[in-house]
Amino acid sequence: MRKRILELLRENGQEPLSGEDISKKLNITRTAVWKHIQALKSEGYEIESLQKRGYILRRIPDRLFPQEIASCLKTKWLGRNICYQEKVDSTNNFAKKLANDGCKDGLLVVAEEQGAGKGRLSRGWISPYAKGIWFSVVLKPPFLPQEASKCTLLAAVAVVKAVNNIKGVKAAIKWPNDILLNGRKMVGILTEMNAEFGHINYVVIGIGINTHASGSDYPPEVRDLAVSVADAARSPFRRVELLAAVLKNMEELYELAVEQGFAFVFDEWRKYSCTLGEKVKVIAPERTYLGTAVDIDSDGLLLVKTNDGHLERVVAGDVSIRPAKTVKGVYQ
Ligand code: BT5
Repeated sequence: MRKRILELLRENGQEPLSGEDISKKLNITRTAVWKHIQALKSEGYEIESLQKRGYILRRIPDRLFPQEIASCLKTKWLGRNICYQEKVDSTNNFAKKLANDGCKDGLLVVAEEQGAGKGRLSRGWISPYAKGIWFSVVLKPPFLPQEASKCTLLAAVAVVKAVNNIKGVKAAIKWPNDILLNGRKMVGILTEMNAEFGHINYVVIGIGINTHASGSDYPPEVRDLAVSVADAARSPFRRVELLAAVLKNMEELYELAVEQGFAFVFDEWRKYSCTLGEKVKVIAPERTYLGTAVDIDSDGLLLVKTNDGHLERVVAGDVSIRPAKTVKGVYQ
């Protein structure tokens, strides 16, 4: 009901809408209208009440409320079910719980803050309150478990395209799961899977986008490595709109991947990569070597031509990859 009241107020713009009109349109009492308006105000909506004239929606709070996401979402199914948490340990963990309970394909879990955001290999992800978009989507893809890691590349393309649509932002993808801006990390992606032999039960793609975090929002060890969209954006942007744009890109890429395979996703990935063509240092469990990143293969693995002329396939999770020449204060 609150969602419908907001829609009516939005449609009316800066003209007052009377409690009576709302009650007639929604078939509820005027007291019920008043109660919903009070509840919306307590959520941070600025709603002006003009005596005998009605209500005007003056300001929308900067929160990732489901009704705000839905109001700018242009997807068919991805993100159409939303689980909003003000604070959660990890949206990935929460999404996995809901997936284990049989949630729908395309569920979105989003939080204002994560107390224990996760990176890969038990690393952490700093997720301060309302300073980023910390979210996970649950997908139930028809493809084989060995293809699931390609979803990370798909998500990276979806995010980089959406952030680069913001004026002033020119981010790039560092293989396999980072999006960098001026050499610093702006986005991290963590894909997790629940599968049986030959069958994926679900994939959870978790994405953390630093949008407005800065300086003291990060602990010292991350401060010099991290960057936010707002550091480069030339004009203000809304988190809900950025999230909706990412989901739209993701849905399109995913449907294409399901129908035709990942070739298109990989071509897009190549366009936005800042890894390809670069000298890299690969730190594999058994050895460290230098080379040049030349391409990704049909599995999404990085192909590195080593300095002694061999072609190596780099498997995500086994290795970390660094620019051969490191620059102080820049993400490695
Ligand atoms: C990642 O891991 O980059 C994956 C991060 C995924 C986070 C999302 S948020 C929503 C969803 N729910 C979760 O619990 N997780 C996902 P990795 O490549 O391992 O990078 C982790 C490293 O990035 C850390 O060890 C830090 O050095 C650095 N880091 C941590 N927080 C950061 C931040 N906010 N911005 C930039 N770098 C950060």
